[in-house]
Amino acid sequence: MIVMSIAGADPSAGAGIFADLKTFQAIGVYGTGIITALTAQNPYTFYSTQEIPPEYIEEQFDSVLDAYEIEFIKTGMMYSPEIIKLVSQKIKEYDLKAVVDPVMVATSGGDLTKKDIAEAMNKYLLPKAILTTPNVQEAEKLTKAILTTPNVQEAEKLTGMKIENKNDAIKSSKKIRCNSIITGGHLDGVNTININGEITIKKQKLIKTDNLHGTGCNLSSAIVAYLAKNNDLTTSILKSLDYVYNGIKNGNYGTLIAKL
Ligand code: PXL
Repeated sequence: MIVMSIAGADPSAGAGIFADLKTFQAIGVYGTGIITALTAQNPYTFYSTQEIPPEYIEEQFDSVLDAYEIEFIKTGMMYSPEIIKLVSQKIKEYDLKAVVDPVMVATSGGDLTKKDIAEAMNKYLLPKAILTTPNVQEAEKLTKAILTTPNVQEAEKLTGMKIENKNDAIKSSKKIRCNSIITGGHLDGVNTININGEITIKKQKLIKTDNLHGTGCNLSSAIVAYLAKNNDLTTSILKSLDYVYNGIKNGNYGTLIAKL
């Protein structure tokens, strides 16, 4: 079972592609990684980003997929609309099943993307994804970006939808262009799963900790790993929520490790 992460590199390795590879390994699948951008950061401070040219991302892609048969992938930090466009073409070319983590802002506050990223995700990437895993702020942005689609009347009506409670999250999930889990870290631990229009709510206790750097990355890579091990989508999501919850509880993420 070989899976792939297409994401940015966080050298402190609590988030990004290094974290994804650790999660793949922990769940027992072989992980490969395509790097879209380098960052200089630790869990407290975000310094800067270096974009990888799209042609070089394509070369990485082809080199791995020439050698390995891969079905499930995740995408993380995409940085620019050009990269999103390229990745969505590659998903089509290689018939890949993608879980899209619509990464926009680092836990430490750094910008992980250029400005018009939500629009590009809605236009190119989400229609090709099997699942997206936004947190509440990311879902708000995606929902807003959906309003920019050609149906002007609809877009005007729905402008600025906020997610403040479970019902908002359910409503938002119905606007997102593929199956989704809107994660509950900013919503009292209420995770809203929408698979083919069917809603499942999984509530988790919020753990009081400053140890959350990379939880989103680890969630989406865990889902890919469980899918590769033949679990269905809902089961993969539920198992991954437990995996990340235990990771937070046991201090497996960047912030705590960096403090040791
Ligand atoms: O969790 C979002 C994320 C994704 N990718 C990279 C990151 C982060 C958050 O810090 O650094 C590279």
